[in-house]
Amino acid sequence: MPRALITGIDGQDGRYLAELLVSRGYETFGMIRGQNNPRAQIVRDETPAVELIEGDLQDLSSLIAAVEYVQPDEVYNLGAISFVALSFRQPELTADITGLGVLRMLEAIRVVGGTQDNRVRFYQASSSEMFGKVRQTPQNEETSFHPRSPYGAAKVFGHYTTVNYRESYGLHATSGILFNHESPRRGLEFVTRKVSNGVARIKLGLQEKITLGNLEAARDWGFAGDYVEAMWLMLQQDEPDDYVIATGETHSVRELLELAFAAAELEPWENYVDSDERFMRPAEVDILTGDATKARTRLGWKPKVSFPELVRMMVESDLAEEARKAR
Ligand code: G4F
Repeated sequence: MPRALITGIDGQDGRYLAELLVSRGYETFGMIRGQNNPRAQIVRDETPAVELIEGDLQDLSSLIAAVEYVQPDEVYNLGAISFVALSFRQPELTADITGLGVLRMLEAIRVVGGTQDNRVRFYQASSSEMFGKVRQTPQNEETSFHPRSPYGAAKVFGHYTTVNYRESYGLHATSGILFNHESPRRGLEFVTRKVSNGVARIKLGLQEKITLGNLEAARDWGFAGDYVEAMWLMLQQDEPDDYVIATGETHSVRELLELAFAAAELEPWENYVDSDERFMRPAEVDILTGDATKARTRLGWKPKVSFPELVRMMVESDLAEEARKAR
């Protein structure tokens, strides 16, 4: 039975990946940080087969202990401060967890596994935020980075550290440059879920408006369930490498609003949406479009859920959930 360790198992991607690995026969371990973390219960309820262990990306000795205990074949490093807006307010914490956390995890693998015949395969959750103020469109594995937030800068550090450990120590260290990916499990702070949840609450008479920031921002949005499949495929390759994972389609926040309100038969959306400076960022990533040709040709990966299907899935899920809570 292959053994896998996931950091950030209580996040959206960790939860989908845990389900995928358990269904594929992995003995799956999830790292949970903090004392009596309430999110651990969500993972226990969804995937009881997963064994949760304590550990923190800020604490190297806890990572060494985790790798020693699990003896993993595969490590998926999904743990991070992942909310870009928060990274402007807590830049040092973001650099420590999202950036240095990658180095600590790689060190733990190197120290426990040794440099000779280290069989552990490592996946780093890199991000399209690294492209930031984009140098070319669409963005692929060769596109240079220009991060626009402390989060983006921390991810660039994590990405190059992963490449460096691959080149220096021969580790099977792979970096997945994932564009935005969403689902009903997305946190309420991210724009897609803020919109789908707001639409549901407006429809049910629980809220009057949604207040957002920059409506012109555009992203390449896919479904998180499709993207964790790509993570797994990357670690099944003989050689470690970097892969862009994206749909190749870009939509604006305005288009997101149009589709989400239409899914709940609330139109026009302009009647229900405000924009406020509070939600603007000191520097913005205006537009992202990914080119996942390499993933398609080498991994045989392609996205299955379209943007309209994704938005509808999220609105329907929030409608059901909010109606259940209101009963
Ligand atoms: O949903 P967002 O907060 O996602 P963002 O910043 O693109 O980051 C996400 O995707 C990255 C991949 O590229 C990940 F690395 C990262 O961890 C995270 O998962 O914002 C999307 C866009 C931004 O341009 C933002 O300014 O929506 C705009 N936006 C407009 N109003 C808003 C709002 N974003 C949020 N969160 N809240 C608003 O009210």
